[in-house]
Amino acid sequence: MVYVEGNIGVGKTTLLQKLAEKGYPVVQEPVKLWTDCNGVNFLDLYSKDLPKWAFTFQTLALFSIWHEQAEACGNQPIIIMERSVHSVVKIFALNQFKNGFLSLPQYLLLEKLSQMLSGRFKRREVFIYLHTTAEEAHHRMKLRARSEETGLSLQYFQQLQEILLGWMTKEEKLQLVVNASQGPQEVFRVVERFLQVL
Ligand code: DCP
Repeated sequence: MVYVEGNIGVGKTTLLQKLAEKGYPVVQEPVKLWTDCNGVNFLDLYSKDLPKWAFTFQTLALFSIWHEQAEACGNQPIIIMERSVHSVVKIFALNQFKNGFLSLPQYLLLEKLSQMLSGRFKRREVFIYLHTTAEEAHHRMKLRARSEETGLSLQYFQQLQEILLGWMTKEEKLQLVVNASQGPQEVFRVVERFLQVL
């Protein structure tokens, strides 16, 4: 499993689209499901009221990412995924816990569920981290103007960035850090070179 991580808006989706065009087996994040789950837009509810919806949304993110991964696994020797069950907990839920939007029992439950779900995959795991400054990621998010994200502040991006940088220094499975301020084509080239020798 190759997991592509990074702040919101750094270009993970674009990278995975390019890899898919080249024939790599990729699993995109199930954002569509998050915006229409039996007619409910959970991403919107959550972005507008983090304290109320953080636990619901992170539970949805966790199970839907895991489900996509399980569906795709089959006999593929390598799968490239946008995010992972790990980042749901170690990045997003941790940030929400620090902000008081998740209680400790809720955070610990998500952590336990994530461990149970990821334990089902007996595959080698590798992380790729796409890095920009929080300011640049926030700027890109504004340019793409996803309606659900209009309320996300620069401070929120800075908090995620701080957690991502802390995670980077500890994560033994992190194998590639890419400067995602470069154009998407250059990011793609760096990642493709890495995948060829993986
Ligand atoms: N999100 C979240 N918690 C998660 C996963 C995602 O709050 N566990 C939110 C953050 C964004 C939206 O879902 O508002 C999509 O986030 P991603 O950063 O995963 O995907 P992007 O499409 O923003 O990535 P990129 O622009 O890099 O392609």
